[in-house]
Amino acid sequence: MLHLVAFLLHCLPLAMGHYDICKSWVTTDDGPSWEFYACQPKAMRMKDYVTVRVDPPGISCGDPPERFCTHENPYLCSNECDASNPDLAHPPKLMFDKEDEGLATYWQSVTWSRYPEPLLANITLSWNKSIELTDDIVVTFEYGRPTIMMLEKSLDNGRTWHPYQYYADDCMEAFGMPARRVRDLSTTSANRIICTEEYSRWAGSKKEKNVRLEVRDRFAIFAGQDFRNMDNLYTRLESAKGLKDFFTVTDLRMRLLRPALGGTYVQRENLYKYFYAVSNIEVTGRCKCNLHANLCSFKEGTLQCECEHNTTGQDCGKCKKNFRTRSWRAGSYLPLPNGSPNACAAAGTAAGNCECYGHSNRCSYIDFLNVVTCVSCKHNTRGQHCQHCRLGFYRNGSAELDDENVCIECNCNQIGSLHDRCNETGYCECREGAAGPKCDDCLPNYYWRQGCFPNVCDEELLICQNGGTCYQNQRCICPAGYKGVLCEQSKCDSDTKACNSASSTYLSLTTFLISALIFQLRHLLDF
Ligand SMILES: *[C@@H]1O[C@H](CO)[C@@H](O)[C@H](O)[C@H]1NC(C)=O
Ligand SMILES: *[C@@H]1O[C@H](CO)[C@@H](O)[C@H](O)[C@H]1NC(C)=O
Ligand SMILES: *[C@@H]1O[C@H](CO)[C@@H](O)[C@H](O)[C@H]1NC(C)=O
Ligand SMILES: *[C@@H]1O[C@H](CO)[C@@H](O)[C@H](O)[C@H]1NC(C)=O
Ligand SMILES: *[C@@H]1O[C@H](CO)[C@@H](O)[C@H](O)[C@H]1NC(C)=O
Ligand SMILES: [Ca+2]
Repeated sequence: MLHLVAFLLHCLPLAMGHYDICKSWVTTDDGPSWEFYACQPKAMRMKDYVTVRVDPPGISCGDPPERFCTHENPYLCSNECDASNPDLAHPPKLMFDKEDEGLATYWQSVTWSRYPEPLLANITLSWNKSIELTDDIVVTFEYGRPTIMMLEKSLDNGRTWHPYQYYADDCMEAFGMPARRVRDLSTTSANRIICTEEYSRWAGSKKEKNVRLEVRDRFAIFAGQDFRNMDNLYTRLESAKGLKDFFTVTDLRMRLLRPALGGTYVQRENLYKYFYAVSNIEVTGRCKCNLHANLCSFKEGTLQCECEHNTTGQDCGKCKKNFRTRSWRAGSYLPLPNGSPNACAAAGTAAGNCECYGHSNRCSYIDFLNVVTCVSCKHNTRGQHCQHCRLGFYRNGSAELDDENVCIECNCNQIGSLHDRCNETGYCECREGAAGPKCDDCLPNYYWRQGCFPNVCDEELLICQNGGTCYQNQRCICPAGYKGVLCEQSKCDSDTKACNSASSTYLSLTTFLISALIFQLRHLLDF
């Protein structure tokens, strides 16, 4: 088995030959110098670098110990799973171990004792590194393959997930999708998400153990069944939108949705034969290094590209410090056969000595001024060398000039500020009454209502009179019989009609008396 895997790896079309050196020392007419090429690491067995998580908690068998049987031998239930006994335990790590010949070791779930409640399990594989698949993913099931399952993938370390492939013995019934085979896909549909019935039908648990995500067949759409036309594959990987990403993952998740049924319906009287058992998950791929590295090492538990071309980062996804004269670009498989390194360049080596701090990769000569200036500065910069921040942005004090985060948006409150510019520490210029770095607060004695306005009333100086209450510093709500901004005016003074109404007179008279009392009391207490 081990030999076979090693042999397969060796023969993988994408594992050999192409793009395996990043540079070479060549002699030209001008003397010896380095020549640079697009390069990528070798394919590896990715299961050696993975971390696994099985959900939900308690889905692994053996706690408490449990008996199970097989579809071939449904009434001989002598097999036992016991998590506390190393010989009878089936923990997740057995999906990734090296097996002695002939002896399958496997993770196993609990049995379907809760039928008809579905028996669901998730197996999540994480690399904390983008991986490019170079061969089929092969999942080996003991005791029969699931009748419904689904493969999902993430490209962002598990923050978001996307379907990768659906598997069912009846795709229409399980997922409402027609059954398809990868072999029938065409060049325009090579990255289509399909549902396949090829790996879910009952064929005897010993005979058909594997469930695949067919990477080779998809490559063969471009390279031909014998992989002779690799040039076409590399060309397509560069040009077809989303094709490269289709084969790229940081995480994989198998959602096991219904176990093997032995080719019939579920037999309720013997649920001990329904469970999942996975003995191996083979994932073959290479570190994604954006064609800037031919080595990938496992350091401190994480895969890491050993970047060349003056790039850096886990995936060689940015330029090294002081090499940001041009914007970063991935290397390219094209032109064949050596590709383009698209290396990062040090200040002064590219673009005719015009430093743009990595915010522009174009310079232009302005004739009448006799200067070379950067064109289309990015990252909200401006200036001859993209050395200033655009209006409405200010300089990030903790970022170098060649940092993408060098300019921070001022974010001045549109109503509270005079304009959207700010000073070097991000302070905006406020309108009268407004305050705060972004002018989204009010000074004391001002209230916010689409801008700052002076208080009409408050609890200190502008107290509502005659028992009126101050509403949000905006106006006094006066008792009947009073008016004026601070309810300081009796309606009787000006409006005799209001006084003539008996009830209102009575009410306002009462309120007046009480307010007057309170007013006097306040004064007594204050002084
Ligand atoms: C499996 O993962 C999916 C998300 O991908 C989640 O919705 C589901 O609840 C999980 N199932 C279990 C059994 O944890
Ligand atoms: C993931 O990789 C990054 C970058 O190498 C590293 O800083 C981080 O610690 C890793 N996280 C885990 C959980 O290993
Ligand atoms: C990277 O920088 C070094 C040091 O300046 C230089 O010698 C080398 O040629 C650069 N490599 C590439 C690919 O530009
Ligand atoms: C300022 O730059 C540092 C360094 O790049 C960055 O970590 C930080 O997020 C930036 N601040 C803001 C507000 O963008
Ligand atoms: C920016 O404005 C604030 C508030 O007016 C002030 O405190 C700060 O010193 C100013 N910063 C600079 C660099 O002028
Ligand atoms: Ca195993």
